Amino acid sequence: MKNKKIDLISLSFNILLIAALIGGVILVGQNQNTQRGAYFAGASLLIQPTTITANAGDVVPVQLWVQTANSAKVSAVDVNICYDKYLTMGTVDPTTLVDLNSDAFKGIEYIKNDATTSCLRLVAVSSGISPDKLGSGLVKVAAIRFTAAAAGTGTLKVSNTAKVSGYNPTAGATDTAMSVSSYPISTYTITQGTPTTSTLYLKFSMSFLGVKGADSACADGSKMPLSVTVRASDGTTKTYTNVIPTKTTGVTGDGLAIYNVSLPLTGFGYANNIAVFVKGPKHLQVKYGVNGQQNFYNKAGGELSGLTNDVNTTQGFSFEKYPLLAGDVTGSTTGVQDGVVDGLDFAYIKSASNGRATVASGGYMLADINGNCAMESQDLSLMMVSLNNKQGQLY
Ligand SMILES: [Ca+2]
Ligand SMILES: [Ca+2]
Repeated sequence: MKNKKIDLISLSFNILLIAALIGGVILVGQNQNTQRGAYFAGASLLIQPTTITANAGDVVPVQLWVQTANSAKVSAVDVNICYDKYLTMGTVDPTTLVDLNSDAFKGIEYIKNDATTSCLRLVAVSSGISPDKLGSGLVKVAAIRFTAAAAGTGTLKVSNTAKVSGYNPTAGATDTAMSVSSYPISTYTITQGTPTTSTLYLKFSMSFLGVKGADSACADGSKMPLSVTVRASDGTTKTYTNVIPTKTTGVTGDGLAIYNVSLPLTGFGYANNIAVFVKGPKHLQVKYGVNGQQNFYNKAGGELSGLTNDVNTTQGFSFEKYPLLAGDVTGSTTGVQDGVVDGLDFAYIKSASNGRATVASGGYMLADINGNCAMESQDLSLMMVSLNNKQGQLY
């Protein structure tokens, strides 16, 4: 069975190759004047499959092949594969996502996944393999496991900087470079997948700027009702209000109290690649798109995945290292948040902090930003931090 499958793959490759080689002949013809003698043989690169459909969150396996002309033996392949924004390799060591064909290649000489440009540079070499054992003709280089990140249509491209070298059988020859005649492109479509009808659980830990574990007797969870909005990569959103976080005894490295949220996402149904927007009663809305987030999430969509309908085993997320900024205590209607920290909030908190009011433990004052049951200059200082950000994140 296995051989039959390989034969079918080879057959389809041969059809591709005929097209690629015709292209190669034309290119060689064009390049002869300037490139004469530079290459001892020709080669083309192939990506399989050429069209891919997957659901967000799926692993997307892709194979890179090289085909050498005239049975030339391949000894090294240097490619930069750019995979577009709907696929990801995550933040793991990319070598764990690349299975090199060890029959033909001895090892990976260089590998780097550039998450900013969404490109994977891979240099596979066969140093140490004797020439008679080198692969020739159609040779698999590696299988690479991408993950479908978000719904959309994109391309996987081998950049035209790709290089292939091999063993030149001509006695005394020093040329090892092969001319690469094609830089393949695969197209792929990622779909969001059908949302589940069962209720998924969203669990995360979080903190509020200025609210210290040691001194926040007026900032129990009941005083911190949240608005939590979840957004799927197809744009579906749902907002849950009056979500009460649970204040834990844990603190962040900066001493901020850590709060836990466990929220049944009734009527949402998307388990992967979601973004979460959290807004507090006197806080600007913050977007969380990645587990362990420590600063502004400056991307479209979200990468939070692994939600299940089991409250105990659903993936939990750590957001406490990027606290909610406080200070939006009022808008033009006194005491009603308007999503902006500005002069109105400054005037309100300044006036309250001048009053030096205090309340008993467990009490509440709107302008008591750090939740220590007392109005003081620190409440104003915390609000000033938010002035730099000014506005909540909306998308
Ligand atoms: Ca405001
Ligand atoms: Ca205070």
